[in-house]
Amino acid sequence: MSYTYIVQNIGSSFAFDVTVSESAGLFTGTNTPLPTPAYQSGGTNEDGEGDAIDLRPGASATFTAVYTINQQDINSGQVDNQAIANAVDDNEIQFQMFLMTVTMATVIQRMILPKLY
Ligand SMILES: [Ca+2]
Repeated sequence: MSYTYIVQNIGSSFAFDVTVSESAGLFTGTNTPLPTPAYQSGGTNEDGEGDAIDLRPGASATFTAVYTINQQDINSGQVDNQAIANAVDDNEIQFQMFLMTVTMATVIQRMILPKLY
């Protein structure tokens, strides 16, 4: 089962050092490990630090992860998942956004930045 996460900055300010993470409390799959979102493409290096990707207003980046469904997941009929996008704003304040719930399938999760403190 492959997840694609699209993180889009629909705000008017930059989002720096964008990462996507999964939380066991927001994931109903029973197999381990949790999906580990990895950066794939998109975004730019706006802070000049060459670290995690940055998003200009309107820009988006793609992350992907893989999770192996087990028999217990199949029996329950679905795997629900919310992922978390982490970023830093112009004032270096950390903020997070939650991705939409998805079910067992190849899915695209579209995340809307910013801004939920
Ligand atoms: Ca950066």
